[in-house]
Amino acid sequence: MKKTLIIIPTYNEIENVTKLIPLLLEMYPFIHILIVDDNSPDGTAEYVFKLSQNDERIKLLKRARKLGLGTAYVAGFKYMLENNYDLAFEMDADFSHDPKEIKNFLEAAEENDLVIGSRYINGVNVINWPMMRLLLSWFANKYTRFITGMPLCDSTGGFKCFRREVLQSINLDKIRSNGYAFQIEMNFKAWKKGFKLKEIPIIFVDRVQGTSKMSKKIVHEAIFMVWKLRIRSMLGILR
Ligand SMILES: Nc1nc2c(ncn2[C@@H]2O[C@H](COP(=O)(O)OP(=O)(O)OP(=O)(O)O)[C@@H](O)[C@H]2O)c(=O)[nH]1
Ligand SMILES: [Mg+2]
Repeated sequence: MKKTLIIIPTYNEIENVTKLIPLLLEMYPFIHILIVDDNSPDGTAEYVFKLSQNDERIKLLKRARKLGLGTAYVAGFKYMLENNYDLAFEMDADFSHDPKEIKNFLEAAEENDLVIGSRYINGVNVINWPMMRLLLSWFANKYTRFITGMPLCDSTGGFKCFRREVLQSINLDKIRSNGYAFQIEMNFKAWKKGFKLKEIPIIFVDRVQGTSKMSKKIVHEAIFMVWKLRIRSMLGILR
């Protein structure tokens, strides 16, 4: 059995983590969960801390303030490496990512280094997003594929499973991006290093509880990041 860590960054997700953590552990008793919380005012970290006192499968990394999704994952990846896990998942707390699909990732991870949940591999599998947001995400993915040449239908999604070797080989201190760009950057670096990437279809459901943290800044960051990655890679200075 592979030692597996599900990394879930949180900012004000109390309504969601109270349901998600017990559900995950019931469905997959062998996994560990790491919550990376940025001092959420709603008490997410306090709740997780209490749970972690009684269940060694639950881990908490609490940071001083809201520092962004990308750096939360980098902290989670470092924890994963230090604690000798074989696999690390990226997963959102807000039930946009269906826990039922984890078993498909685990299966695909037997043969692949990075398994990516894809919303656009079999048509469009997004539920309840406003049309504008869907269009933005869909075009962002076409654009990314066109500029970087990376053979992915969905390079901005955040439901993924990394084999330890992938995270070990990427210089995590050089990851600077935070939003969608973070997802693109990790995929691109893994792909350029020759790891086997595999997209599997997922159904993405918009959050029902809690508030969105999506912003224009996140979109702008991604627009420039794809060029940066392409140019660095062409110059041979991608690290
Ligand atoms: N630790 C930490 N977690 C974050 C931060 N920003 C977002 N998150 C978490 O990352 C996950 C994904 O963020 P979301 O806000 O759901 O992003 P999204 O799915 O693009 O947009 P919405 O679902 O509309 O909000 C959620 O579990 C958030 O709580 C952050 O700055 N720090
Ligand atoms: Mg979300």
